Amino acid sequence: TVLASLDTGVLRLTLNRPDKLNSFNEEMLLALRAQIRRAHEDEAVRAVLLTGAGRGFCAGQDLGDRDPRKGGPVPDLGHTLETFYNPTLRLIRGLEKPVICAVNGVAAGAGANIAFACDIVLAAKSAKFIQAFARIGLIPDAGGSWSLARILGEPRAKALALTAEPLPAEKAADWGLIWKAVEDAELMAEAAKLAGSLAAGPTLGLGLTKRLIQAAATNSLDEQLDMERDLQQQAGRSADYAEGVTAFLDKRPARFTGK
Ligand code: LHQ
Repeated sequence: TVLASLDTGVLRLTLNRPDKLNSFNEEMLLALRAQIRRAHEDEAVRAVLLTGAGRGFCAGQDLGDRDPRKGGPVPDLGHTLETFYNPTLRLIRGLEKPVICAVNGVAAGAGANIAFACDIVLAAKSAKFIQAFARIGLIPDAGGSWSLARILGEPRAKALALTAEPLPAEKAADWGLIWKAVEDAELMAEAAKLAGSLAAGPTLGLGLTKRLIQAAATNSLDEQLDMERDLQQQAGRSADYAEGVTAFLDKRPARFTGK
């Protein structure tokens, strides 16, 4: 359900249930979580590229698994989130390596919100983001209420979440919700190029940068300045800093090892 391949530092993960627009069943959720955990543990992984197979990126939770007519106990969606979704969201945000998301088609519900948790999101111009939850009586989950409110502010976050109106990729880029919208035919090449160049970068410094920027939303300026001091001290001790400066002085491209 999740295709995984590691090539020159890039762990490419492809959500792979194209007949169901890559909607999440338990198997796919566990497979995605296991792969992000692997990205934490495996030094050979220096960037992650997440995308979807077929014409969609991800349609959120598989609602076929949730048919109320099939009977069974009253659903405990809090448990579903805590067990299957929230650990993955925390692992993506906590991974000190760049996570690039290539949204190749529609991203709905938790599918949209997992994309927004990634560090750099590129989307095909034909892709749309839909906070589909309101259509079925649910609330935005998978971190969506947090990222939409943080990134967009309340007026746009509320309108998207309350109406479930599809947001086209170019508008999402205009609103700063994603990095950019690109021609459909160019999406994968551009995303792979970006992931490749980040994977060849100073991974330690990039990871600390991610941590720092994520901390800014809740830190005061004083706390942030302290954190910059501490993390710059750490970055300054890295082999990649020494290589970066040497390469600059030698007027040649740097060869970073990620350490
Ligand atoms: C699907 C799905 C799908 C199953 C398309 N499930 N089959 C967390 C915790 C616990 C529980 C609940 O939820 C959550 C988080 C959530 O994510 S809730 C939100 C769940 N997602 C949705 O409500 C979106 C449902 N899908 C749609 O609204 C449409 O499919 C979109 C707008 C995504 C795409 O529309 P179209 O391009 O017109 O495609 P389609 O609707 O024809 O879908 C293609 C096939 O994929 C179709 O199957 P079929 O056998 O008829 O070809 C759909 O049934 C299937 N599919 N989404 N979530």
